[in-house]
Amino acid sequence: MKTVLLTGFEPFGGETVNPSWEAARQLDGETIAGARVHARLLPCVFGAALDELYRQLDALRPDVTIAVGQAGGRPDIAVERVAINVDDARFPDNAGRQPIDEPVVANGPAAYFSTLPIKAIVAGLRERGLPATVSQSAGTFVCNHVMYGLLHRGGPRAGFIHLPFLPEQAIRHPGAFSLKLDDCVAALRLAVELSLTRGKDEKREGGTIH
Ligand code: PCA
Repeated sequence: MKTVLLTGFEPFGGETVNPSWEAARQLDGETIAGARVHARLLPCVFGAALDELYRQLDALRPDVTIAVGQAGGRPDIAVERVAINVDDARFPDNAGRQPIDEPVVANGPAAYFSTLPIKAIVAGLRERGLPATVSQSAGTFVCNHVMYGLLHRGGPRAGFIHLPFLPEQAIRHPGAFSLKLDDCVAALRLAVELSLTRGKDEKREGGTIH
């Protein structure tokens, strides 16, 4: 049986929940397209997040890995295209670390591209009425750090998806777009399914805005 690793993050930045973990945990143990999903929680901490990710990759040897994070304030589900070799935090992580202009991996390449079928995922989400775009930057905080470290390790299909706030969070962020938990779960389920079943990605418009 194939194996899927789905990671979510603990809350950070003053939030009490993180949609990435709330959604990922709902899929733990589910079978999608003949593959078993394993959901795992990552700390929102530079270094420690990758240590935990690598432990899980060693233990599970997944065929598909999708790391998921919260991008509060984004207007949709952001299927990330690229991870860059930069840690540059605007505020401290959950362990008080705040790297500024440091590489994720010393002497590593400048960037890695997602190996998920990102355009197919965006198209699939839109067909189901879920707003999504390809994003050209996962930022320079812990999410980009994890995406870079994940792709640096190589191996089968892997990438990153950012989810917007949940409605209960958006109440405290006037004007911020939000997505209900059920929609976040449905989005991740579809992303997993397409990552397992699609070959090479489609060349099609992805509504790229970032
Ligand atoms: N979002 C942060 C880190 C953890 C998370 O869920 C980010 O976008 O870097």
